[in-house]
Amino acid sequence: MTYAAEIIHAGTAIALRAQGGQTARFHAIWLRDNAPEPETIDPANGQRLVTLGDIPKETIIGQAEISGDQLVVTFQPEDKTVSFPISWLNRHRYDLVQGQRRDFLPEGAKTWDQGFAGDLVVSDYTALCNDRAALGDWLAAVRRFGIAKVTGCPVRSGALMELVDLFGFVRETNYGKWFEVRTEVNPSNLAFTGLGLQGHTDNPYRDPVPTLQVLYCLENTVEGGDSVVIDGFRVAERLKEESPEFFHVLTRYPARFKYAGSTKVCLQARRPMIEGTPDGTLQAIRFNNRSCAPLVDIPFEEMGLYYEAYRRFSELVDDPAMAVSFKLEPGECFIVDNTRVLHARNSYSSTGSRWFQGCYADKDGLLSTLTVIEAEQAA
Ligand code: AKG
Repeated sequence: MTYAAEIIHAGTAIALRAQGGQTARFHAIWLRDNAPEPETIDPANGQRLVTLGDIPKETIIGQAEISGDQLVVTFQPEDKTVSFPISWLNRHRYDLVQGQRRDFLPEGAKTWDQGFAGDLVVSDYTALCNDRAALGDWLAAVRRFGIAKVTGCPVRSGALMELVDLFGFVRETNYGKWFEVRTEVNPSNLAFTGLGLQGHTDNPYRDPVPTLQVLYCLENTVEGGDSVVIDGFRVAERLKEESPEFFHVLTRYPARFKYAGSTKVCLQARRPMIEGTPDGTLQAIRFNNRSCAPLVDIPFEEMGLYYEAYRRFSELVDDPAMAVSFKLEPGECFIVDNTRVLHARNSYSSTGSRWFQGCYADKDGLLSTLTVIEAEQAA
């Protein structure tokens, strides 16, 4: 592809034109701030060595030319010449036409409902330990669908820590590095009973909320106790399709969540049930009937509407058409994106035993590992 560069807007921007293709404009200040040269960006770690205060406010582009596959720019008043690989500029272009802007769903996410049961990615634990490509596929499923299962895991207390080690780091909480999910006398959480649990995201009373949860089965001979998962992003999509008003009221006001179920613990958060980025992409769902505290941040005039929207969201969570269910066997587990996928549990009998362990981790570590694996595979 042949390119031409034209200084525009009195040097405060440049237009990079691809012959027979699109034009992308870049601001002088943006280019200077991102200059890929060793006085600006440390070549060893990619971190920026300057602050905005080091860059003159009146920065303009004095000269620009295409040289091979580089755009060579001289910034004034610094009289600093910097080469930008055109491939890099293309990857980082922000001068997008309408329609290329952000979508409602995060990049790469695909929503699902009941019909997803057959497509749920199930990987073998030994393969995940020994084969980077298999691990990459499994992590990519979590990124795309917010859930993936594993079979063939060690049936040993604490072994879920080794699963998390494959991609990231456990988030330790007041429940410990991991927690036992089985029927307890005087449970500190209703999860530790045989009661059914409505679809929920875990621990919305934390800020930041744990962004991943693993539920790992060690014993399961009870009647019932099936695991159920629901794509909260699909619920949000449906809500928005049915009633933009309901959708917006749940995004517009923070809900309150609280947990003070054991001594010396009082966790509280004030966050919306549906959270989006400022440019309108879904970011997080927080939904948990057990730990929703009195809602006090919604104006009187809007509270009625808010409760109607909250009720409809809850009905959609309970709609069997949205749910995928399975019964975990010992040595099986699943991981969910806890900012997206709700999990539920059917009630179970008091005969037989059901012993799960659960833990939290975070998506940043998982996505980092996935990006590294993808780069290894592309190399
Ligand atoms: C939780 O620990 O967050 C649960 O929802 C328990 C799920 C289960 O027992 O299957």
